[in-house]
Amino acid sequence: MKLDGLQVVSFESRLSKTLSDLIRVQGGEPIQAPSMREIPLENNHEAFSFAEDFFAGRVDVLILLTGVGTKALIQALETRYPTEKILEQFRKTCLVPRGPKPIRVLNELKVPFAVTVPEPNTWKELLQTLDQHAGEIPLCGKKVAVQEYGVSNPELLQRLSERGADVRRVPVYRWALPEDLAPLQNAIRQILKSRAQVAIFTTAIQIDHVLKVAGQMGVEKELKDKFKDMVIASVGPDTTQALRSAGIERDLEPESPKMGPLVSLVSQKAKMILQSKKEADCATLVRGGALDLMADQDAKESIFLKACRLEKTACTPVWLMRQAGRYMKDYRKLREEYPFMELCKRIDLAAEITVHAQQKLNADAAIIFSDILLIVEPMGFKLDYLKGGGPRIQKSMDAAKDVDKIRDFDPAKELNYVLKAISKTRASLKPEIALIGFAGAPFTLASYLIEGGSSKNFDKTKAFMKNNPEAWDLLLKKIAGFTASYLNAQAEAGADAVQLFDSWAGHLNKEEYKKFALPYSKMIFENLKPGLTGIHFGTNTAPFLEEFASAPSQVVSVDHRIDLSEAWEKIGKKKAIQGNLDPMILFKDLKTIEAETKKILRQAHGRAGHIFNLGHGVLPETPEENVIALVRMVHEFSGS
Ligand code: 1CP
Repeated sequence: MKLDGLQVVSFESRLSKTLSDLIRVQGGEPIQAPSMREIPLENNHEAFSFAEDFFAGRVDVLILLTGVGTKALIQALETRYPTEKILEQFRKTCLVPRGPKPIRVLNELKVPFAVTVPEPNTWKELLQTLDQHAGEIPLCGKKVAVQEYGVSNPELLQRLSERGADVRRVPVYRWALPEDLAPLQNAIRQILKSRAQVAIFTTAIQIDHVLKVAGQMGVEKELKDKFKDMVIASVGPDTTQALRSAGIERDLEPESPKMGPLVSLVSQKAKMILQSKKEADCATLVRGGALDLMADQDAKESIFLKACRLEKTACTPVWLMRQAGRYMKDYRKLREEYPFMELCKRIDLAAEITVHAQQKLNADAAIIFSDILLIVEPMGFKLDYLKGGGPRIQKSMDAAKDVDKIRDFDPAKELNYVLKAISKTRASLKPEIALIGFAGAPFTLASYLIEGGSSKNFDKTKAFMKNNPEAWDLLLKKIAGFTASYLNAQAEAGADAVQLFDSWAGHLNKEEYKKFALPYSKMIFENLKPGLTGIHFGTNTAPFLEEFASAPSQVVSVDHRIDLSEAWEKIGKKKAIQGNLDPMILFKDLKTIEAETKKILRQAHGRAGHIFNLGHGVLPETPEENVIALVRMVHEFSGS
């Protein structure tokens, strides 16, 4: 019996008994929590209010998002109108089915439709198809109805409105909350008391309903927290998507979206997943217990922020630049589905990636999933990321006069999606985990604007700054202004500290750095709101580290090309230091990683104010397990 008495909550309604039997067969104890009730079709008020406009010819385009919903809409209308009248109006209307399921319904009824949407039939392909057929199916000024089922898709509605359509939702429901909520409420209480180890979701609507009821009970956040310790099983992609949108991470999903394969997968994997979740928790506990009293205090307060303030901590805090990135399997999977910019702009996904990386690594801080280059969009440049991840900026700065064309903007408004992701992430992280916001330093950002993307030798940038010193000064001042208010807005949204990335400053010599880069980075730190912790990061900064450290940040982040103790001498003891393991070390065996980690900790002499990090970001091909091991080692070696 592979489930060995594990308590498994099933939110399935119609086939509740079947699912419970399957769970029992595998040795589990089902907790039945039906979360949906079928609504009689004749009670579909939304469908009837839509019908008035529909039969009066006031619907130009009808988008059919789901098969069940299309069927439910027609069946609801059939309770009041003759079938022939309904079908006739369907034939007269431009129908856009999203995928094979609504198409099947239309085919059965022999109703023609305007276009087919290519796989994977998400709302994005739907929109692309409509754009491609803009000639035959104009949207501007047209009345567009969107049949929904269960959950609304605000993004689709917004994009349609942006195209000038007069959009109305037609939410057709066949399901509502069950009349007797007691079993569902009971299951939620069992979960909160840690008396259930597995949760099985078999439709997307269940997530909405379960969270709604938890919300009514005032325990939505607690429930989501408990879900993190449990095995979350999803029947298929739609359910997984709904979980993800709700900020719940699914652990299991069978290849075939059916209950049988789902339960059998749960029985094979549940115990293993529970074990690894427990181990991750233990790591936190072991760490917390490392130094009795101090550890107790640290458990409530961020050891990262304490180290920034040069206060003693039970162990050395650690986080890694680019900790949420391409080296991570889960991230790469998500990238197969979404372009990079969309991940940054989707608040739920950006928050999920940030939190997931922090938790997977057990890092002491999370850095918001975003990019230093997003700021160039509101400045008026076109930004995209080529396959393989490299950024490209079009209409880059060709001449000094281009500086005048830079748009003035308010980061709090136009980069609001980053701020919202920060707030959402802050709410999901444990209080003792710090959240770091960030931006690119003026020199590094200007180099991207002038080069139009990444560069090896920064020739164009250097020529620009030397040949057009006035335009350069204006450009960097503008960037500094935007960046300071952007970082302050990030702090307001919930970031506990902010890091300024001057990734390419080391391509300048000391004189150049002092003249063309430092003054503008200084302006930013000088303009951060009082009390906000600033971290100043650069690579290859050894030749001008004293100057680099003269910008008023609390922490200086150094790369691996300088010995940590030597760097700290140069920076001065009044500042905290961050760094500085060579990211290449993470490609080596655990023994080497261990030795190099100990070496850096020795160089810090256990002095308060060291934040362990890499010298630069985690490289894309780095083995994930080595990154996890590194965080564990830092905690272990520094905490005893
Ligand atoms: O956990 C994290 O750190 C993720 C958040 C993050 C951060 C802090 C990303 C996501 N980018 C950054 C900062 C960033 N972006 C820097 C400063 C840090 C550093 O020096 O490494 C720089 C220089 C960029 C610019 C940029 N964006 C590059 C580097 C290009 C070059 O010139 O070498 C790349 C490859 C990107 C895209 C990008 N940004 C972030 C990710 C995960 C990716 C890869 C995109 C993908 O998934 O394909």
